[in-house]
Amino acid sequence: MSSYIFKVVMVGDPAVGKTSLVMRYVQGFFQHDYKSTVGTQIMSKEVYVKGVMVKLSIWDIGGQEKFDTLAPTYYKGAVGGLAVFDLTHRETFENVPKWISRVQKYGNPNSPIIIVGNKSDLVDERQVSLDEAMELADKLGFPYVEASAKSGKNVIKIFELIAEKIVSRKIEG
Ligand code: G3D
Ligand code: MG
Repeated sequence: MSSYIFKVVMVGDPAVGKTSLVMRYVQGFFQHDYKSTVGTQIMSKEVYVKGVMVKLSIWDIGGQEKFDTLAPTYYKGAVGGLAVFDLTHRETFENVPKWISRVQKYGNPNSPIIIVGNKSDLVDERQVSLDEAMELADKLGFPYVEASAKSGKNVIKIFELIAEKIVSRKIEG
């Protein structure tokens, strides 16, 4: 039995791999074409952090990323976020600060956030270097992790890390 339920929101431009990361984490596999999922999907998974079982309630917006009007309800009550961009599409990286500020504005202003550079498996198509991503993350004050929903690299790590950050924040007050 988990003592805590934490709402975590997936944010980032369309097609960066938000749904693929959640599916890989919750169901354990990668599959093409989640386009049929329209509307907000909520998936949950229990994770053991610092001796406490917590339940992550992971909110994944589907297809309406463009519409700002949906923001308030999507973010309401969120205590953490994964700000995802696509390492092979530079523009999605440049939009990361905008997504983070939405989580802070409509969710909780002190929410821990992990910046995730996804599609690290596409080495030859890369448009964002590790150094510049680290630099942005340092500037914003959040951890940066490179992941791949396709290969599975660091997928468990990003969700465990956000759970850990949220738990630490709770303990520290
Ligand atoms: P979104 O939920 O952010 O909109 P999706 O993104 O999870 O729907 O993924 C968008 C596309 O990127 C999908 O391609 C998906 O298969 C692909 N993708 C997601 N994560 C990765 C990854 O880590 N590596 C690679 N190579 N591709 C990834 P399709 O072709 O199905 O539209
Ligand atoms: Mg999606």
